[in-house]
Amino acid sequence: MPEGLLAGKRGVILGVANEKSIAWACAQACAEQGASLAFSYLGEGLERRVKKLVGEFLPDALMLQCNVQNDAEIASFFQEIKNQWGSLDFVIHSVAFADKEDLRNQFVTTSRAGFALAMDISAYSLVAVSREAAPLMKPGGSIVAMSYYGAEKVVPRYNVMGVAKAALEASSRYLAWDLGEKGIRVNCISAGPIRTLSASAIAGMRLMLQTTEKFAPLRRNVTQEEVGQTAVYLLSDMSSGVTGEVLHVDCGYNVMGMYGVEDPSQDA
Ligand code: NAD
Ligand code: IMJ
Repeated sequence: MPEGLLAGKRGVILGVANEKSIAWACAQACAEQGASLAFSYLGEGLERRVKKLVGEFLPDALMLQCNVQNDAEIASFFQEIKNQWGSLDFVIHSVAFADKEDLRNQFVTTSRAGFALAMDISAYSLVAVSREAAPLMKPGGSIVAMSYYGAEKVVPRYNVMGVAKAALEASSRYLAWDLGEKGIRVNCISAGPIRTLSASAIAGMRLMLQTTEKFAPLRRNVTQEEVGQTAVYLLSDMSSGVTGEVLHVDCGYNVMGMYGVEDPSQDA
């Protein structure tokens, strides 16, 4: 019998692109705690890479294509999970996308199509996925989605993604209410900036990482592994009384109200 906080639990992980993905660190942390896992990959472009990565570490894991923009693909993904496993204990949603131009230009220029695209992939997908996953889940089930501070405050260039993350966080609260009557919990992790594929192309990422190092209470950036450990907590029975929550895993950056190092020589 597997041991660990997730021993005997079966979970789905959406959003592994490569070894730097937050979803991959979550997968490793869940596997270490005894979980059995199934993965989705976005499409053929990522299939080989994700299959190689997952296959090396977790040869028994299930792997299926699932573009979250497509209701039919979401339905057949969870149908296959039902066929293979019969039931499901947890879901990690670690998926986001916006048009690159919308993360570079001013927010005020966001087109209707760009707004809809970001909301569809980054926020609505949690609703669609939860709807298909919930019937497979028993009381004690847990769903976790990845958010970012730009949902709460203006982070220059995060733009339409910030609006989508605000919608994601609000959606997780409404899902927590709906699915709570079945004993299923829904929470978000608000992770600090991390160098992943989704962050690599972003102008100003270096400044964001430096700013966290300077002003976060822990004076450093958070790691994928730390996000993975928090995911284990939210997926495990250790957090059985926690739902609808947004848990910051950001070295404390979000608690600050002023950014500047005090200079004792300036004291009155
Ligand atoms: P990543 O690029 O490794 O992961 C993003 C994933 O989204 C990829 O696997 C990609 O294939 C998937 N995806 C995009 N469009 C999709 C679609 N239509 N259908 C299915 N999958 C799709 O980057 P990451 O940083 O690990 O991002 C994971 C999550 O964490 C995202 O929600 C992101 O917003 C969030 N997040 C990231 C950071 C950061 O600084 N890296 C901070 C806080 C939150
Ligand atoms: C993304 C854009 C602007 C500022 C940003 C980010 N900061 C951080 C991110 C400060 C930390 C990374 N992040 C939290 C995301 O959620 C990224 C989402 C994302 C990234 C891309 C890049 C490539 C692309 N589309 C994207 N869509 C969403 O074409």
